[in-house]
Amino acid sequence: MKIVYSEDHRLHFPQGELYGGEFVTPFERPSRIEYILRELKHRRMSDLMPPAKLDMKPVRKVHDREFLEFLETAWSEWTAAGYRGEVIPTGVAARGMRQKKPRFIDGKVGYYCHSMETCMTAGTWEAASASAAVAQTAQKLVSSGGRCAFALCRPPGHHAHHDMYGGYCFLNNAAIAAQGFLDSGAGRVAILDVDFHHGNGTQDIFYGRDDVLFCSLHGQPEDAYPYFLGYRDERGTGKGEGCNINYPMPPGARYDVWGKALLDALGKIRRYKPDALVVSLGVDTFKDDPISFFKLTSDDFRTYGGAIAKSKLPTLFVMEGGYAVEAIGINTVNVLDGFLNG
Ligand code: Q9C
Ligand code: ZN
Repeated sequence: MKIVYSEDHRLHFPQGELYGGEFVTPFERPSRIEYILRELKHRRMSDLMPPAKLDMKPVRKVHDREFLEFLETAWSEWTAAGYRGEVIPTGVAARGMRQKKPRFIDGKVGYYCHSMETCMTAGTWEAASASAAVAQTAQKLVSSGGRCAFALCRPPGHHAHHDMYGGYCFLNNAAIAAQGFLDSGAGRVAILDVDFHHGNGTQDIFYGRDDVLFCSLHGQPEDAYPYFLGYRDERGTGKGEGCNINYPMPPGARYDVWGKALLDALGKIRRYKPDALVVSLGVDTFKDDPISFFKLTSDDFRTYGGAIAKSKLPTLFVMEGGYAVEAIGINTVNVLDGFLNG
């Protein structure tokens, strides 16, 4: 399996994440990628390549132009304002308030941020755009006839909306890849999001469209981040009606429950007849994940990799979450191994 990777991910490493009222070392940290690389090497999967330069055309189709400008300039505007910490919002555009972009950077951050745990720092834009380039390069490998590829993205992407960042995500790598497949000639693309958290950003981007089917398996919003999206009755709108399918599941869910949802989603994907499949691959469904509540074992990851392979679709794996760093390599590579070897 071809693996696309950029070491520029290291440029994004905020000092803190707001968690339970404390500033803690971010769960989403550079060592996550190092653990995955180590396990790939260990299992002789070392067909690594760097990304090509990011083509902004598909990026502009899934993200708002002013939002992209904001991400690119936020750090310099923040420091120019005299702020000495990392970029984090104070006031946000909440219920009943005007949805108008302020001029001052502190206001703009509140306008474009949907989750306050996620800090931006000096290298965030460079790392986020490199991560998108990783997804795009891997997509092109599959578009030009490859069976599969793995985009080792960091920072992750599936919580990034058309014009909002948060949940450790800035650019929606999976959405950029899906748009890339369409722009490279695919008629329809399916996205299967197996990260523990609902892929609210991806849902937002494609909610009114019928050329992308989005299926997400996740912790139910009553109990789990992102809390305000991911219910079963969110089915898409307009011509996108029926092209958004959510599988919210309760705390403690094991593979007997989770695997049934996966088979249902794979059935829906088969009937949609897509030309390509993007898997938003988060391994935070693992039983020991520090911020999640599903109970998948390392063997379950191999099992579901095999189930995804049965779809026989050109498949792009895009790395999302997973915070049990000691096991993140094993679990991630188990999915890929299950896909390749049943
Ligand atoms: N107590 C991804 O997995 N904070 N993002 C949750 C839980 C945000 C996760 C707090 C979690 C974001 C890509
Ligand atoms: Zn997640």
